[in-house]
Amino acid sequence: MSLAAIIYNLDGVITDTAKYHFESWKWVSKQLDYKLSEKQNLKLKGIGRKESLEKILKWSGSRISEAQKQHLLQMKNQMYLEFIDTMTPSEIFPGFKKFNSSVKENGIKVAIGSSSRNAIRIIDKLDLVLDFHAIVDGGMTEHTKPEPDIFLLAAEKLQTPTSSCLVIEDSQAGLSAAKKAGIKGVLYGEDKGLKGAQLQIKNWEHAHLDKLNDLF
Ligand code: GL1
Repeated sequence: MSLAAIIYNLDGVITDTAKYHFESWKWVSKQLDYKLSEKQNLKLKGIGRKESLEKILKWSGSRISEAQKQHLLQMKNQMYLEFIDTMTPSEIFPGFKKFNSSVKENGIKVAIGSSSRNAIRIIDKLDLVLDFHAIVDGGMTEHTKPEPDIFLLAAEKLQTPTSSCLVIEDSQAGLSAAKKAGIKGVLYGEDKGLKGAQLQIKNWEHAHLDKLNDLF
């Protein structure tokens, strides 16, 4: 068995959109007279939009109608898109493009697997559309992370068995989704204490393809 495909998460792995999501979820929480903490925000990482709102409603003890939920989700996304629309390729994490090019030069396929329904829009803003063989976002599957659907669809689009794929993730929801999909997971970033990662890459400038190959 050898490494044949890498599936990257987007938010927090290729660019720091997490800070924009946090600002938008804080605004939503404020509408519910609730203050969302940074620690709670970590628990939202990788989770889809609707599912994230449900968690905030539970934490805040709020009960609102379906119409109010839809309104809040729409407002959250509107606010988020205002941040996103200012993004440029300068917001790609340093070293990512170089690393991804070397992966492709070695004949390994690459995809994005994100719970975000805005993934394609962000990839486009970052001018990265042509850098991947497939993109799977939160609008393409029934369930988002921590369920395995997104990664299973990405592997299918890459026509690669899950046993030859590798997922690179910054969140617990993402690592759990990879595990459920039967795919090895690598943690990206400085986080400690996440479960299920076979290796950690602190940043792209310190990433080595050899180390990823050694996992197979
Ligand atoms: C959704 C959530 C975000 C984040 C992403 C996954 O994005 O709203 O908070 O968890 O999924 O990284 P979006 O709203 O863009 O579909």
